Amino acid sequence: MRTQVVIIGAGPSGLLLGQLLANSGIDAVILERAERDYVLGRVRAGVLEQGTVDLLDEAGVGARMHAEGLPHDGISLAYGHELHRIGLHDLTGRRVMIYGQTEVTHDLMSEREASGATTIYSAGQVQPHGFDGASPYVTYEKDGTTHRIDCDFIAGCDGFHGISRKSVPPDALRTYERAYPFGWLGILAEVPPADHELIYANHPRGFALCSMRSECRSRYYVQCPLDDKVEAWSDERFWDELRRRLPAEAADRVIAGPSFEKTIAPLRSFVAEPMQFGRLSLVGDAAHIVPPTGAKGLNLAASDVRYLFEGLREHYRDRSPAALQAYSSRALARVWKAVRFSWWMTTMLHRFPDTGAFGQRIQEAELDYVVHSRAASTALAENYVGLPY
Ligand code: FAS
Ligand code: PHB
Repeated sequence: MRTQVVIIGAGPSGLLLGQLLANSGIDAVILERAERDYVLGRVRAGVLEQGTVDLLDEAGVGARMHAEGLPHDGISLAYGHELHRIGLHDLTGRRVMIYGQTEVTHDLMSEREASGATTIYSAGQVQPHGFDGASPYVTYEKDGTTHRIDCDFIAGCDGFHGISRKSVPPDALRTYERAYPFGWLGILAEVPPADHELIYANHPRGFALCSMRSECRSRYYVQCPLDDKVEAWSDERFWDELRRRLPAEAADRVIAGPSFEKTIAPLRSFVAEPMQFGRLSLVGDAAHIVPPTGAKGLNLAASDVRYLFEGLREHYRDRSPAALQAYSSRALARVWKAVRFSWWMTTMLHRFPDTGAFGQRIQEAELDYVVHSRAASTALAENYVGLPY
């Protein structure tokens, strides 16, 4: 088989890139190691920046997002037994959209299937080859047979644990990493959310986040020890701990109910540089990971896709290599600003082993400054709604 672009991974990065390429008449095949329903079953991000919303509209998959998503004009920070609203739209003129990554993936999959473009699920042993030359290709196993796809370019959209970054010669890669000494225990429950907007809570017992997927489906998180186990958390224990970490006015509005999804995720900051090696480009989580505190992971994947799509379109339409050659530096400039913001939000809101009484006071002082200084609130707001592409 031959195609113009092989995309490794059918997560949001791969599917969004595939849709933008298809809409521009550029042929791409997506190779995904998991089954379609497994990919759809993953529960992850919930907040879309305006840039991501615009890109999904450009890809032609925004209809259900606008019909079912929740535009949000603000968030609240909770500390010292009080809630403080940050008026994102008042401060920046922009808002965010609450629409689950699962739904984004579903919409992209449906559009791709309707277009007849090729996605190969359950593709085993996917391996990129020859990307340091002009004739790259990708091999994979399926139904006991080894297949080969020759192409012009390979997009590594296969996430943090994918094969693409691992296929780059180690001496060609610089990585930067910070692991956080705690995780997030997250649940989904069919109950109305505690507030009409998200609440990020700093508390001496640990961080908590009140989010949602709709007006009747809530998404909550509490910070937990890295070695904690989901089995140690009954629903009752979760609801009690969540309420203890919220100001009374928010805790009183928490409606408990049976959780139907409960997971613990570690937190890390990670960046691989550069994001391009010859004809292989790394996209989204394949190149970088952020702690979800700043709601940036999925949104960074979207801006990577935008930059790579523009580069590929310029290559095929205008026979110009400039945008493609600029992909890594352009993407990394935005990645590092989001990595910084996500690190800052995580550091300000979580209880670290060495936080102590002094550190707690410093965090509360920083939060107090942020919510009472228009300049500081605006700085938080413009990062949260998404810096320009
Ligand atoms: P993904 O990891 O989503 O997709 C990669 C795809 O490649 C997967 O389908 C995988 O099966 C496939 N793949 C992997 N190896 C392969 C191989 N060798 N061959 C073929 N296919 C392969 N972000 C937020 O903004 N907010 C959040 O709250 C949030 N919560 C998260 C919770 C968890 C547990 C995780 C892991 C991430 C979370 N994220 C969050 C970040 C997340 O949303 C990512 O940023 C987003 O999924 C990035 O999309 P992709 O780059 O497509 O990577
Ligand atoms: C979510 O709804 O899953 C969510 C929202 C905001 C975050 C992280 C996760 O910062």
